[in-house]
Amino acid sequence: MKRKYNDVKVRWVVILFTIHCSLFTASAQRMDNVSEHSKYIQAVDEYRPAPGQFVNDAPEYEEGDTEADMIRKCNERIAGKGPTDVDAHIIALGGWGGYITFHFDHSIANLPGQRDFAIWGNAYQEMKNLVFGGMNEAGIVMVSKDVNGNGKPDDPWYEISGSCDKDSVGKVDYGYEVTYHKNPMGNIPWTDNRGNSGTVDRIMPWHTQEYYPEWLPDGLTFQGTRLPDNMVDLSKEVDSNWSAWYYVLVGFAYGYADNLPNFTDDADATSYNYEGCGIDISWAVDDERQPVNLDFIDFVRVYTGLNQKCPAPNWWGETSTEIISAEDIHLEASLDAIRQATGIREDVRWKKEEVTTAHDLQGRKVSPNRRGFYIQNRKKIIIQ
Ligand SMILES: [Ca+2]
Ligand SMILES: [Ca+2]
Ligand SMILES: [Ca+2]
Repeated sequence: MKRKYNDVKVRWVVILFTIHCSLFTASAQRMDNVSEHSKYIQAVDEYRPAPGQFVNDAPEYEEGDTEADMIRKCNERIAGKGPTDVDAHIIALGGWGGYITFHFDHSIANLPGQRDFAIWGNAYQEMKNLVFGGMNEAGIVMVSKDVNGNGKPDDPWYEISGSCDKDSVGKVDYGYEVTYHKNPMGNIPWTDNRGNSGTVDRIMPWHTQEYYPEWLPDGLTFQGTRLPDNMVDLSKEVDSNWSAWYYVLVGFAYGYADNLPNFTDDADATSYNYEGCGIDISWAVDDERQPVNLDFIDFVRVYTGLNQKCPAPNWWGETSTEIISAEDIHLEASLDAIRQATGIREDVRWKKEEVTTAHDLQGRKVSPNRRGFYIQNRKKIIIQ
């Protein structure tokens, strides 16, 4: 009896081991089949915020930090992260013109008639539902293709033409320029190329740090497009006991960052607002605002598109775009398009009965009789 028991036990161990091995193989195979690419930002290339109430704070500047240090801190906040990840954190771009540039681990394809990538921010619908939007701090989006193939964002840039180009004709200021000057621990003065001047005001007691990006030189100048002011005073529309002031930032229809809420349903964290936060690469225009026909893009830049501040003291201060994440909406389609464009078919999947001979990864000629990677006609194939 004892021996029999042992035999049974040994047999069970063998069976369990076999099951374990096949499960392991199955899971390894699934890993093989799962793309190694991420739909989220791989890394930040540039971070040059304009002065603002969250600058030097999101991310935090520490004495001696260089531009490279600040870019590293941006990466810690958003690289590889989705908008609801607990360790994803907002990056502030400050007042008009301040920007961030980032890239993904693959080129994003422009699928015809579809939005291609989304930028997630912290816009929300105001609580009284008096207007469309309510906390819209629209950032203008730009795209660029790595034409010279050096992996750096030093190629031509194109702006995404958002809804204001269609529904606010005559109110959008193209060729706008603002210069900011240091004023340690004080309101930050600016002048623009239209003869205007103003200040980015300190919001006390909530934001007590320096507002001018400490690691950047004095006299920061930004150029681009200024969107029409969207701040509306609805203070008289609400009970003053509920709120002394009620300013809202009305949403634009489409084509910007930090403009519309990340979710279509506040209560449903899977209801991603691809319509409102998604960008179609086909919306890209050149300096003459003429469409450019990009098949792929490699870099995305976002800059604060509004130059306005809240007139109520210590209320909202300047309008500044924030972002928390960005996402390739159609990762697999982008990868397929890359393979087609480059002729690389590394992920072509075959059934083993369809392949009589191939080379294994050591270069030996084999008849594939098990799942895995092989080389055939100088292309990597997967037998499954
Ligand atoms: Ca598209
Ligand atoms: Ca380049
Ligand atoms: Ca915001």
